[in-house]
Amino acid sequence: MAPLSDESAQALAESHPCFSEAAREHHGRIHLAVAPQCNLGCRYCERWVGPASQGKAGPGTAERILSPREAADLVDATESSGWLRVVGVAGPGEPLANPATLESFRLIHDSHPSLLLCLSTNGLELQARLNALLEVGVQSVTVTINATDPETASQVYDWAQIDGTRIPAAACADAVLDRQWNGLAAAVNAGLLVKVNSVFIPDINERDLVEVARRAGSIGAHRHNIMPLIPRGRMRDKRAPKRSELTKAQDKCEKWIPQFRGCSQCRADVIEPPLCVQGGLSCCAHT
Ligand code: CLF
Repeated sequence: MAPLSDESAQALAESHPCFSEAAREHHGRIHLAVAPQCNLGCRYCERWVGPASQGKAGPGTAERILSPREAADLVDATESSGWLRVVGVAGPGEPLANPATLESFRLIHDSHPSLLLCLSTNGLELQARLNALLEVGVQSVTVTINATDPETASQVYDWAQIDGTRIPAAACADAVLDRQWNGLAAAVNAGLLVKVNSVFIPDINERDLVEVARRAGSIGAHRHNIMPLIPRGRMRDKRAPKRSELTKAQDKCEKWIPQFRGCSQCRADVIEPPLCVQGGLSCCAHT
């Protein structure tokens, strides 16, 4: 496949609530928590599967793990609402480290071919799994890339599983970055709608962020989403960036690639109706 034309990318982005803030008005999304295993030790991550009432929230958390069949049934039930546009798998671990991810997408694409299937990944296995993703109908991919410099990467990550072997990040930071950037380029060239997510970790990767944006833009990625660090896991003593620091970074990166500024840093099992439904308002698309 060839990269999306500018017109096709624009049209797809305008219906995806994580690519277009305007799309959140009328298009909702659901995450299927089918992926508990992980292959990358992000120091800011604290995975949690259990009752939401225990105060855990955000990326890497889910109330329970669904089987592919349960996930497909949940989509069937949600789709009847009329507002569902995007079905994503974003954890709570790494989606491509779990065979259930592709199986879930396959089931859903068979029954609801018009839904936009979206994958969030750390990129380690993206290039290797790209054909399989295309076969099950995935159209949109987000790759989390936090660094361009291996020194930075070895501060962000603790370990990575490369070709089945768990390796300390200091010894494989180059390989992690190569896989992420090669996976990103392969996804763009395969005609997917592609976004890069970067966690902004003050004093660690702020200088890398602009280079991430420059490189992602030059590869042809369609959006960049800078997310403020949530201090937890092995970074629980770090601070989140101030709102002004986040805005400044987004403004600098906007020069290279359009910035998505509406991220809600959601759970791996989020169900988010569009704003017009959340607000109890009727809107032209759902009345
Ligand atoms: Fe989910 Fe991610 Fe697809 Fe969106 S989330 S897999 S691209 S459908 Fe969206 Fe959530 Fe932010 Fe992600 S608000 S954390 S950017």
